Amino acid sequence: MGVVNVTPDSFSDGGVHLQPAAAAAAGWRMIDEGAAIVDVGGESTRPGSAGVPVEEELRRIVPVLESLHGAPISIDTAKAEVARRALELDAELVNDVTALRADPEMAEVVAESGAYLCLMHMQGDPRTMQQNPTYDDVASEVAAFLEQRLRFAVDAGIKEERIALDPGIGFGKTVRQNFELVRRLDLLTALGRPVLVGFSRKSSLGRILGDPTADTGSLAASIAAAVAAYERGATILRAHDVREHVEALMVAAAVAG
Ligand code: HH2
Repeated sequence: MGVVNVTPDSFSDGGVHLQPAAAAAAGWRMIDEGAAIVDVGGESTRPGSAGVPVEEELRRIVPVLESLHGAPISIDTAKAEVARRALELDAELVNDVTALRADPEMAEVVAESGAYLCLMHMQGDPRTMQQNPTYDDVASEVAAFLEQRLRFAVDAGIKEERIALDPGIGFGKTVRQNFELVRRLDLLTALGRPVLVGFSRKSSLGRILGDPTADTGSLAASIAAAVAAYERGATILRAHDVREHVEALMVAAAVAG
């Protein structure tokens, strides 16, 4: 899954794809490089971010989705209205980092469209989530949350076979907790749904390498995390640097046989 953030403030590529033409070109390039789907987002969820109004989010993403018409698209949004518009423009997957908790209409929009859905775990909200993340047992709590949100989605009429689950790397977790979630990914794969992991460029990668104030992680570190997640059963890897991730994952797949 390639990432195209149409935002001024995303943590690693803020401002890079703010012009619709640049964003669409990046999306097409990612498809060329082997992405199975491109995740387009118009609102940053970086730690501390405040969120944008629906009109602004639509203004950012609609021209990009129009220019990406024909490509497999995921819409990264927590707003039902944005998801609805994206689905009208043929997006195939709704990537809701709140797991259908932010907008009471989101479940219905996804159910009616028959789209795919990604449910992600987050403790707290982007404004506060990194202040003091606490768990007794992070992997089992994340698994229990995702199991509960999966049930909620299915009860709302979304087909179970259309749903993927995501531990939400960096969303209310310490550095150690992020790595533990990948180490114990079997707890999530046991839920029987495809698991998506998005470790690309996240600050925990820079911090594990010794910089306690890092805001991002390097490409090499991102690839190591993606391959580790793949080897533990993740089947969708969300990444900014598609070509390099595809190459690394093809080699990891060849080794896995
Ligand atoms: N991470 C980000 C955003 N959306 N969606 C899923 N399913 N999983 C993730 O790990 C995930 C996500 C944050 O990364 P990015 O989009 O690069 O930054 P920002 O939120 O600052 O735009």
